[in-house]
Formats: sequence, C-alpha cells, structure tokens
Amino acid sequence: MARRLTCPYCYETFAPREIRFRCNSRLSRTRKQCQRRRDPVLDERFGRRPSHDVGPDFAADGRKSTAVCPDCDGETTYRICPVCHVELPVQFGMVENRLIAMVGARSSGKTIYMTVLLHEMRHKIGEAFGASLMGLDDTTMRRYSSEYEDRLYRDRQMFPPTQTATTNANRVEPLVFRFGLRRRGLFGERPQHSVLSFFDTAGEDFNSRESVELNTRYLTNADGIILLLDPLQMPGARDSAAPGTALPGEDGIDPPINVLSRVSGMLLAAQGGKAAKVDTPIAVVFSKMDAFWHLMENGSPLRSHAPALGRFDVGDSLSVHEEVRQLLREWDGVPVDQSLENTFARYRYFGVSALGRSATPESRVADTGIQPYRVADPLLWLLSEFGSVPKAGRGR
Ligand SMILES: Nc1nc2c(ncn2[C@@H]2O[C@H](COP(=O)(O)OP(=O)(O)OP(=O)(O)O)[C@@H](O)[C@H]2O)c(=O)[nH]1
Ligand SMILES: [Mg+2]
Ligand SMILES: [Zn+2]
Ligand SMILES: [Zn+2]
Repeated sequence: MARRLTCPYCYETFAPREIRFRCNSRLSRTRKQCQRRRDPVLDERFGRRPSHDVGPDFAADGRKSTAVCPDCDGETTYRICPVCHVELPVQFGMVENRLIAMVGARSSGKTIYMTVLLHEMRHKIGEAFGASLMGLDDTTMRRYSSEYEDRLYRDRQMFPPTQTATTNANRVEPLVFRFGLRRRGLFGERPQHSVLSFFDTAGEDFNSRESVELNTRYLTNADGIILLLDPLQMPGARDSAAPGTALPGEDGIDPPINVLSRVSGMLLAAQGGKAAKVDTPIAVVFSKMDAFWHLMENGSPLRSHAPALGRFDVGDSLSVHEEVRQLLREWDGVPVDQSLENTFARYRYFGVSALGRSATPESRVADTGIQPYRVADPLLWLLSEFGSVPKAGRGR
C-alpha cells in the first residue's frame, strides 16, 4: 500500500499525490492575476470566525513542492490539505509528522496540562534539550497565546470546560507546532524537525459511547496518545487528597477506568480485530499529583524533577512507572492496570502536577505561582518512542 499522510489539522489521511495547491494570486509572468475569493471549504470549517479571502485552489501533482496555476500561469508553493484546505506545513510529507491526541474525563486537567506542557517545552525543556517549539501557523500562534497561555500565566485563571466536538460541528482545531532538535550526527550538529499536532478533546466527549466515536478519527490516526487520569476522580484516592485540594464535582463523575475502556474499545474496533493489541504508544498520566505529595516519602521519584540530561532518561522513567503502578494498587486501580496490559502493546505510567498546587477556591492560580512537576516526561517518552528524542540509560 502506498504511504498515506495525515493532515495535522483535520487528521484525515490521503496519498501524497492528492495534496492540492493554492494560487498565491500574485501578478504572474504572463501578466495575469487570480482574484482572491472565499473558499467554501475553509468557511465551512471555520464557520464562526470570518476566514479571509484566499487564492483559488487547484489539483496538481501533490508529490511536488510547486505547481503552476491553470488560470494565471503563476507558480505557487502553497500546498493545502485536500480535505480541510488548510495550508500544509512547508516540507510536509518530507519531515516527520507526529500527531498527539490528549484524552481524559471531564475536569481531569487536560487543558491546563497542555498549556503548561507547551510552555515548559518552549522554555526550560527546550533549553535542556537544545530544542525549539514554534507555532507552525498564525492561528496556532495566536490561539496558543490568547486562548491558553495568557489566560493561565498572565490572568492566572483556570479554564472553562472545553467545548464538545458535537456542538462544534467537528470544528475541533488542534494546535500545530514545529519541534526542532539539534542532533549530533556523523557530520556534526544538524537540526531535525518534526511537526507536532496537539488535540485537546473535551472530557464531555468521553462520557458516552456515541460521543467517543466522534473523536475516533483523531484517536485512530494519532501517532501517540496522552491519557490523563485524575486520581481525584478515583474513589480510593479522593479521600486521601491533601486538605484544601479543590475536588472535582461528584455528579457526572466518570471513574478513569470507564474512560479507559471506552478509548480501548474504540481503538481495538478500529483495528478491525486484526491485531491482539493496540500498537499506538499511550502515556497514562496521573494528573494533580500535588494533592498526594503528603503521602509520599521524600525519596519518591514523583517528588523530584526528571534529571535534565538533554535525553530521555529511561531508568528514571521506569522508576516513576513502578511508583505509579504501586499507587494505583492502593487506589483500587487494579482494573486500570489490567485493562492497559490487555489492550496496549506500549504503555507507560507518569505522575505529573501542572500547577504544583491546587487552584484557589476562586479558581485562580495560587499566589505561589505555577510550579510544574514532570509535565514534559510523557511527551518526551512519546518522542523517544518515535525516535525524535534520544534515550539515555538501559531498558526499554
Ligand atoms: N491540584 C491540582 N489541580 C489541578 C491541576 N491541573 C488542573 N487542576 C484542576 O482541575 C480543573 C480542571 O482542569 P482543566 O484543565 O480545565 O480540565 P479539562 O480536562 O480540560 O476539562 P474539560 O475541558 O471539561 O474536559 C482546574 O480548574 C483545576 O482546579 C494540578 O496540576 N493540580
Ligand atoms: Mg479542557
Ligand atoms: Zn492563479
Ligand atoms: Zn486537513
């Protein structure tokens, strides 16, 4: 079968030659010029937001990086997704393209985690790894700062529940970044790039089977999954949370095992029952660990930061993995463990705290500020599984 590509914006797949082009509507060599106009496909996708006028789109050999517009004879380098018509990244199809879906129950902390994770990747982690993370398109850059970063870091506010894919009429828009890493090779240092697409789902969508299916495309076409599980939503853990922890409301609470079984059921069904286990690596991340630090010994790996080696530390990650598995036993989470073991060929446990402290009763960041713990570990593990980040130490 020919190689298929997945659009980082709509997660639909297509063959490289199906990529379309968009005329740049500049004055061409033959003194012709295409008018900018509305693109109904883009309008439909970004319905509520006024999308601007763009050059006409046309079909040509999508395996090439340029094409000549049949109307004005102008040469264009704008390649667009044949399904959603969003402009594809430069070098799309040539550099690695990694799509990461983030799933979890309502209020498990996905939006906050994603915001803090990306912030950390752009600052501290980026520095340690010699890596950079840049918004790939104007919308991502604008949205990441105005809808995510400013709200949490500048205004110090929590987020309203993320909108469901249902009311949004499939207009879920991932944030798309270019991740660059300097890697030392035979011929000296050279940068290696991959496209990372983050898709923050609404917890509401994992409450029932029908709504999970809406997210099927995002999950089945993802290269890696970050599953956020909230210990505060596990009966065995909730009672031992530090006093003063803001607890998620109890009505409509969905125990993590239910979310996990719906996600696994869906992924297995999508494989058509062919393989025994799902091959997509899944990082199983326990959020809000700050609520449980008082129960942990001082030497616990969950209380410290991962060593800043500039590589993914396998040994450190495995000790966290075991520690979390141990906690899970105490939290009546044995079914979670069994379900993962039976469904996924590659899974790893993580324990993180995005805020480092519970939010205030007014849903604001605590006065001590945002002090994240181990937020980057799950992403670095996935990147190391993809071969985009080097591993250090022995083990898998
Ligand atoms: N103690 C603690 N609480 C957290 C942390 N991260 C998130 N929370 C709490 O969890 C609440 C929900 O976080 P969100 O990120 O909005 O949750 P979500 O999973 O995106 O929720 P939906 O969009 O409804 O699916 C926040 O308002 C915080 O009160 C953390 O690191 N520590
Ligand atoms: Mg959310
Ligand atoms: Zn043209
Ligand atoms: Zn697309």
